[in-house]
Amino acid sequence: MATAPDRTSRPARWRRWSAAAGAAGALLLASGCSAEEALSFNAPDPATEQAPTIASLWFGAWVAASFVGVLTAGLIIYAAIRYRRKSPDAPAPKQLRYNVPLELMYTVVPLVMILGMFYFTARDQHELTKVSASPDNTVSVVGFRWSWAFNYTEDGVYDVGTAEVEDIPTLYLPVNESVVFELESPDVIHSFWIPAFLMKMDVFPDRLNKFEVTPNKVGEFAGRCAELCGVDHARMLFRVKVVERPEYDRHMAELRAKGQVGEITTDRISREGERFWELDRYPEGQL
Ligand SMILES: [Cu+2]
Repeated sequence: MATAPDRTSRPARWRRWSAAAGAAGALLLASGCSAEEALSFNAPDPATEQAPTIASLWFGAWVAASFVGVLTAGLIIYAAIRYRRKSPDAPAPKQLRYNVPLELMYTVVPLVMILGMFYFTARDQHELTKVSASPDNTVSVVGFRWSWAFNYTEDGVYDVGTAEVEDIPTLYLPVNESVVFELESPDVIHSFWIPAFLMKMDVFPDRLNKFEVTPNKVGEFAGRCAELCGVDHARMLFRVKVVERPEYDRHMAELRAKGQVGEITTDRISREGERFWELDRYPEGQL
């Protein structure tokens, strides 16, 4: 049977392919990032002792997903090129149906991949959600519509923000000391998220959620609510300052001097609602 003449010679085609591959490689090199950076999608540098565990789980998941993606796309492209019909009257390539070994593979391989991801996730989650009996510090965090209260349990002082963007609260943490966050909400579900800690946890009404970290980088970080909780969700911002112990103590003394002694509880926010919620910003009937 006659086949259509191939207009490009084999060496010419190879040259084209290798030029394309070379260009892609050069582009990757020119972007100046390592595989780890490329696959962490610009995640912040881990700022706690626990964060590298999360970073490597994230990185590993992307390596596995990229491998599967490249392999699948590669097989599709290969089959499309290798088995394309060379002329309109050429016979279709051999078709495979009810191939038991192949179908078993389609079932077993994804199962192994999912079990693998489950194993690493469960293993790391088990470590990351451990809370020690006597941490160096405890901060009871109340997420409410539309800000945050931070109660420094050991010092008996608090700080609280309002939904005004220029008035966002700042959470102080001493560097290289463990801290347990106890999370509670008086209203709806929020999520306590400090991106640089690579960790977030939901803040529920009527349920105490906890996690423990040890910040190990001095600096100022962003914090936010990561659960779409209502109309002013986007205003639920806070700052995190990880500082040396003396500066932390100075800040605690400042809060005490300002009279912010005691605790902002979920009950208190429910009772004094308007003070914190600023309902008067909304026209009658809008909420
Ligand atoms: Cu929220």
